[in-house]
Amino acid sequence: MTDQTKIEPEAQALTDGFHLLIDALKLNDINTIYGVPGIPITDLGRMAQAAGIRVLSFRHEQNAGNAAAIAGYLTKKPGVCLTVSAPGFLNGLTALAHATTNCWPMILISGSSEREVVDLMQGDYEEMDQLAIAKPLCKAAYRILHAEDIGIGVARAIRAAVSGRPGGVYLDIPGALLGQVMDEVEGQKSLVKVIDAAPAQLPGPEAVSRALDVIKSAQKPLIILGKGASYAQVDDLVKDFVEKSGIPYLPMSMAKGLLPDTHPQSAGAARSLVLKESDVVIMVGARLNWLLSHGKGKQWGAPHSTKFVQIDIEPREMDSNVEIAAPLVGDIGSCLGALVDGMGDNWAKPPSDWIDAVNAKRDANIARMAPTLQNNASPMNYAGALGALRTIIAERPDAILVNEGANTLDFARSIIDMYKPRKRLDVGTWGVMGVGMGSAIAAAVETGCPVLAVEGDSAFGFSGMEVETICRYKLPVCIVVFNNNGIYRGTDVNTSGSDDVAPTVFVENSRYDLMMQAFGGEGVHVTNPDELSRAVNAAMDSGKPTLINAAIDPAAGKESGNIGNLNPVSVVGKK
Ligand code: ADP
Ligand code: TPW
Ligand code: MG
Repeated sequence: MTDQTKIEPEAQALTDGFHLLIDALKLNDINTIYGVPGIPITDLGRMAQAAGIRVLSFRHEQNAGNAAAIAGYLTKKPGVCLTVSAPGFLNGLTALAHATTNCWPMILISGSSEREVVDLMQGDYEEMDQLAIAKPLCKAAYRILHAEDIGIGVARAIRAAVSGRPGGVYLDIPGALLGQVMDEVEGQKSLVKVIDAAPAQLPGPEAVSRALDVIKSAQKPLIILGKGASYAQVDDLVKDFVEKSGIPYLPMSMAKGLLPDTHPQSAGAARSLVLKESDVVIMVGARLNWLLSHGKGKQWGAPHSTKFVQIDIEPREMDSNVEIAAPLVGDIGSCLGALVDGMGDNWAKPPSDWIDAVNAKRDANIARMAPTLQNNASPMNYAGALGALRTIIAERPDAILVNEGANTLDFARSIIDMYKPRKRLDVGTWGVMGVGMGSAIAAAVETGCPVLAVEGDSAFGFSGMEVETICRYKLPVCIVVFNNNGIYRGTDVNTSGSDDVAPTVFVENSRYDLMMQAFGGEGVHVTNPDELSRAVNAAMDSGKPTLINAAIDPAAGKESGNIGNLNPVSVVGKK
C-alpha cells in the first residue's frame, strides 16, 4: 500500500489527419470542395464544412471533378475534388485528365484503401493502386502516408497545380492517414503556406526583341488569343497590346469576350480569311493543336508559309507542330508587358489594305448572318433559337455562358457574342460532352454570377442528374436544352430492319423540363424563339434554377457540327 497520490500527466492537445488536411487547405485559401462522400472521406467532408469550407456534394464524381476544373480556370487557384477510393477515384480521374489537357489547376484528393493490403493485392474494400493509375494522366501525383507530412503534401500539390503550365494533381489519402494522431502544436508547425505559388516567369530580352522584329516585318499580322490568355487574368494588358499594335485578333472559343466580340479589331467573323492570309501570327496562350489545324495546310494558305511568334509559359510547346520563329517563353503578363514596353510610342500600325480586307470580310459575314438570327419559325432551327439567346447575353453581359453539344456548340460559338473575360465555358481542348453541369455549378459558386447553360440534348444527358444539385444549392442556373431528339440530328433511320432506333436517335419529343420540376426547380417547354426569350429572361430575373426544353427541328443539325471532316470514311461505302 502506498499513500502516494497518482498524478495524471496534463492532457496533451492532439490533432489528427482529418484536421490537419482541412487546416492545410484553409491555410492556403482553398475554401471550396467539390465531391461525393463515402468511405473513407465522409467525415472529412463533414468536418471541412464545420470548419467553414464550402462542401458541395454532387451526384457523380466526374461532374464534381469538372466543377473543380472550371473553378481552377476561373480563380487561378486549384479547384479541389474529393472522392472515395477506386470507383469514385476513377470517376473523378476523367475530370483530372480533362483539367490537365486544358492546362487548368485542379487537385483530385481521393481516399484510398489500406496500403499494406492493396500492395499485396489481398482484396481490400475498393482496392486499387490509385497513385500508379493517376500518374500518367495528370501533371503530378503524390501520396501522403504520415500526418506530419500533410502540410508538405498539400503545399506540393498546390504548387504543382498552379506553377508553370497549370494542370491536374492527384493527392492520395489512405484512409488510415486521416485517423493518425499527433501533437497539435507540432501539427500546426508542420503546415505550409505556399508563398508565390505561380511565380512570374520573365522572357529574356533577346527573345522580346526577336519577337518585336518579327512582328514589325509583317504585312498581314494576326493575334490569336487562347484560353491561356483568359486564364492569366491580365485583361488590361491584353487590351493594351491589341490596341497599341492595331493588329486584328482572333479569339479561340474560351477567349471570346477577353475583349468584347464587338471590338473593332476582332476578326472573329473573318476566321477563314485571316488564317489563310496572315503572314505573321502572334499566339497568346493558345496552342497550334487540332483546333488550329496544327498551324499548317490548306486552312493556313499553304504553300504560303506563316511565321509564328508564340507566348507560352511551357517551353516545350514551342515547335510542337510547326517552327516558331520567335518563341517567347514566360507568363503572359510578363511577356505582353515586355512587348508593349518595347513597342514604344511610335509603333506603326499594320498596313491599311490588310485591315480593310479583314474588316470588309468580317462585316460581310456578319451582315449575311444577321437575317437568319431573326427567324421566329417553329420548330426552331439553331440560328433562330440562338438569335434570341444572343440578345439576352448582350443585355446581360455579366452572365456566364456554358455551352456543349455538337451543332448546339458550334452555332452558339459563332452566334453569341461575348463581352467580358472568362464568361464562356465550353468543352475545351478535348471537346468533352458532359462538362456542362459541373461547369455551370462551379461558375455560379465561384463567381455568384447568373449562368446560362446552352446544352445539346445529348450533351446534357451526360451530367443531367446534377439538376438536383443545382436545385439543392439554389444556384442561379438556367439550362436551355436544345432538344433535336438526338446526337447531331433526330432523323437518322435504322436500315437493318430491327425495331431499334438508329444509334444517334433519342426518344422523340422528350420533356427535359420535367426533370427540373422533379426537384422543385422551374421547368418550361418552348417551341419558338419568342417563348424562349421570355422563359430565359424570367429565369435570369428570378435567379431560380430553371430548365427550358427548347424544341429544335430534328433535321436542322449537321453530322458532328463543324468537324464532320474528322470522321473516318469507310472505303467500301456505307452499308
Ligand atoms: P485554346 O484552346 O484557347 O487555343 P490552349 O488550351 O490550347 O488554348 O492553350 C493554352 C496555353 O496557354 C497553354 O499552352 C498553356 O501552357 C498556356 N498558358 C496557360 N497559362 C499561362 C500563363 N499564365 N502564361 C503563359 N502561358 C500560359
Ligand atoms: C465524353 C462524342 C460529340 S458531340 C456529341 C457526342 C456524343 C453530342 C451531340 O449531340 P447534342 O448536340 O449534344 O444533342 P446537337 O445540337 O448536335 O444535337 N463522349 C464524350 N465526348 C464526346 N465528344 C463524345 C462522346 C460527341
Ligand atoms: Mg441533339
